[in-house]
Amino acid sequence: MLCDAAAHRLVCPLDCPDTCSMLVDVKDGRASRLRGDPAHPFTQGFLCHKVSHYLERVYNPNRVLHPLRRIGPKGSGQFERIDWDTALDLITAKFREVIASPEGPQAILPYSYCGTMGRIQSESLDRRFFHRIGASMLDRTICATAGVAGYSYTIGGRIGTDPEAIDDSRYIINWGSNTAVTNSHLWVRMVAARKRGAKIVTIDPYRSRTAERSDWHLMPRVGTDAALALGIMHVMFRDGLTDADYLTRYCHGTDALRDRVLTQYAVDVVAKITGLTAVDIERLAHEYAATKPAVIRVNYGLQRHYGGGMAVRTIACLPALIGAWRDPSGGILLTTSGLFPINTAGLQRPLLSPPGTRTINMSRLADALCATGSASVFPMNPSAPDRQEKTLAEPVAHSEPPGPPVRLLFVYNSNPAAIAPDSVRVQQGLMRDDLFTVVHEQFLTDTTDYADIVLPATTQLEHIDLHTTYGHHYVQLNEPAIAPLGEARCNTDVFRQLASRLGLEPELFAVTDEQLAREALWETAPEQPSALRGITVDVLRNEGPQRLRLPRPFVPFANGNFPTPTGKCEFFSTKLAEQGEDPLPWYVPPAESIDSQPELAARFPLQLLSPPSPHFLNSTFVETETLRKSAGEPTLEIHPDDAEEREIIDGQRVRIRNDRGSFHARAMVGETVRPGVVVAPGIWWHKLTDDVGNANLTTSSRTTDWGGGATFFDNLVEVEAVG
Ligand SMILES: Nc1nc2c(c(=O)[nH]1)N[C@H]1C(S)=C(S)[C@@H](COP(=O)(O)OP(=O)(O)OC[C@H]3O[C@@H](n4cnc5c(=O)[nH]c(N)nc54)[C@H](O)[C@@H]3O)O[C@H]1N2
Ligand SMILES: Nc1nc2c(c(=O)[nH]1)N[C@H]1C(S)=C(S)[C@@H](COP(=O)(O)OP(=O)(O)OC[C@H]3O[C@@H](n4cnc5c(=O)[nH]c(N)nc54)[C@H](O)[C@@H]3O)O[C@H]1N2
Ligand SMILES: [Mo]
Repeated sequence: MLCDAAAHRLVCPLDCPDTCSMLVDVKDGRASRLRGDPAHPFTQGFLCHKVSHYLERVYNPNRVLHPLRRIGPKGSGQFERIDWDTALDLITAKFREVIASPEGPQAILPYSYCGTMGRIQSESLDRRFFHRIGASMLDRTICATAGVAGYSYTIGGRIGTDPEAIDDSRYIINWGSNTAVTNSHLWVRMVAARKRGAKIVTIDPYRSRTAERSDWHLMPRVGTDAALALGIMHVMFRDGLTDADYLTRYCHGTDALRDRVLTQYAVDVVAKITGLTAVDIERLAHEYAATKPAVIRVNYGLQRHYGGGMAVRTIACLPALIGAWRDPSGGILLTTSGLFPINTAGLQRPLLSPPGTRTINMSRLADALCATGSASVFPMNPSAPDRQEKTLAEPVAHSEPPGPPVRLLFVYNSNPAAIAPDSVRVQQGLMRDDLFTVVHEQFLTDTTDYADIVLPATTQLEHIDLHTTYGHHYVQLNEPAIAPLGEARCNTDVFRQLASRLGLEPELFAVTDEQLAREALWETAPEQPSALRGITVDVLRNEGPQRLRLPRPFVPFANGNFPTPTGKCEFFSTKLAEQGEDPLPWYVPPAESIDSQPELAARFPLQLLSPPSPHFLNSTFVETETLRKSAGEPTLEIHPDDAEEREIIDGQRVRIRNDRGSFHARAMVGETVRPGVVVAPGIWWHKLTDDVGNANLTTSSRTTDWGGGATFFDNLVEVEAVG
């Protein structure tokens, strides 16, 4: 666009499916006027409220701009400024010491997630470095692995409906998805579809912003979605609503599934489990089966329960039953991430990791840090087909030897003291005197408070990166618009420096970020994969976002071709059968519920959900005053019946507690939640709440049925008024 000829093109780095293209003006080395890039076909020039404040993050006076060394007790956040050489020397000495100790390199644990989603700053040289030194590996399960595992048993891979086709859908179900908040550019398309006659349905125990704006909101009991999906199937088979031709040609295990749902999941049984009326279940099944094209947006909120993998696996069966995959605007969308054939193994070099290296589940950081070295606290779930939402190449199949306690924790792109479950024990672990903690950060977060060394990190305006996404079909390049502020360095630079100090191979580490981006796109290989053909750093630089070279319209499973062992949609899962598990879908109840743990539920009768706040991105932006102000203060939404029973009135301060811990919030009494459910939105920084901290003081480090996922929303609590 001519008027923007002087603007720099950036990519929003945050962990959100939308991955927006952005423009920023730069004058005399300073950035101003950040806005959406209208040239991006999916994000179309509008930025969310949060990210439009990204420059406040970049120029925030509280940014970390120099390396720091701890001078006070752990947890106190007292530091002195040091220079980079001193910081890197101290860290290198510690690496050498731990590697040479009897405990060896596996006493080193990297801890990172998606502070940036860029493929270079998020998961390239860092992985190479930790693989090369033989550190423990991290299973990145905090967000999506349960759903991805469940989805993959049914569909075979992380592929679903093209989000751009949803404008033409006629029946849209947001299933455990707060789309209007967490995927706002898809919501725009849903609203466009509604203008053309589509109906929007939301299935959520909470009246989220999405539920509020939907045509129909169903409020099931928490963690009962698989039962609901099985009930819908019952109605479909019973009433002949299925697509018999699609089932015969492209589905595996139809007879067994029919038999199971007809005998075990009658509507009255399902009504009892889900707390929905039989009338609503029947109506949902009939409307969904009859209105074409029908699409389901299933998201990650729904899989943060013990049975989360099974819930997604079961829901993912529904489109095939009605042949919804025949239409580009039908089907189901969990993620688009499986469509990007990036050279992840080339970037990360998993084979550098010595065979037998243990893997530690990031959702169980509390256990890992509080452990004394027993193997039993690091169970692997060998059944998960994909260990990670964002990439395929994380090494798997390493055995699980008894491992040493973690002695050196290296945190980047993550704020585990705030975001990991069971904060009380995470903090206890971080307090250990015999643990050396390095945190590479943009801000002094809850986690840096426990660091021995803090390193200053660049923001997205200050480094190069290559972006794929989990919410559309475009590849994008982010180029630096300004010089790094202060002494900030990007993630790859830190690992380059450490590798050089440790004397590691220059051919592995003395590579530029641009070279890494070219390697990621297979530019240096004899041939690029067809979906990436012609997409190079130069093309991205000169021409902007590039759509994957996929057939249009995108109808991946119109004629079967599912990437499963049978090539069909697997109601009967070949892999589960091989693993000796029940090969058919069934209802796996939550771990903490009145049905599974009546004694616990008698003491802690309320199910707490702590979904993200519209004003923050996980715990990012809590530091930005404008957004913290718009978020207000921590709140707890509670049903009037539950409030009355506890003599809690609207606006009163309450304590939310269980055996793991407690936190405070202001009660909002209303019918925004089902009775028995309470909702505390937002991952606040513990230290920026008025009281003791955020909801993760109560969450558990138990993991999901498949994929080793976190179970943030499978959490029983009691609530009482304070003061
Ligand atoms: N504004 C904003 N956007 C974000 C984020 C953010 O922090 N802020 N985070 C990003 C990240 S990392 C992720 S993973 C995605 C998450 O995106 P979503 O999955 O859409 O987000 P959540 O709000 O965690 O969960 C969606 C809904 O699931 C509901 N839910 C909880 N338990 C159940 C259940 O048992 N059954 C059903 N049917 N529903 C249930 C919750 O009440 C919630 O309204 O969003 C991304 N986008
Ligand atoms: N109770 C509860 N807990 C949850 C969730 C929930 O819904 N409820 N959601 C979970 C989910 S879905 C997720 S994905 C996780 C998210 O957890 P995290 O991935 O830890 O996400 P953030 O809280 O955004 O923290 C990212 C940090 O990375 C830093 N950062 C950003 N860019 C860079 C960079 O280039 N280099 C370096 N070194 N640092 C950088 C940011 O400053 C920020 O502090 O939280 C999980 N925790
Ligand atoms: Mo996430």
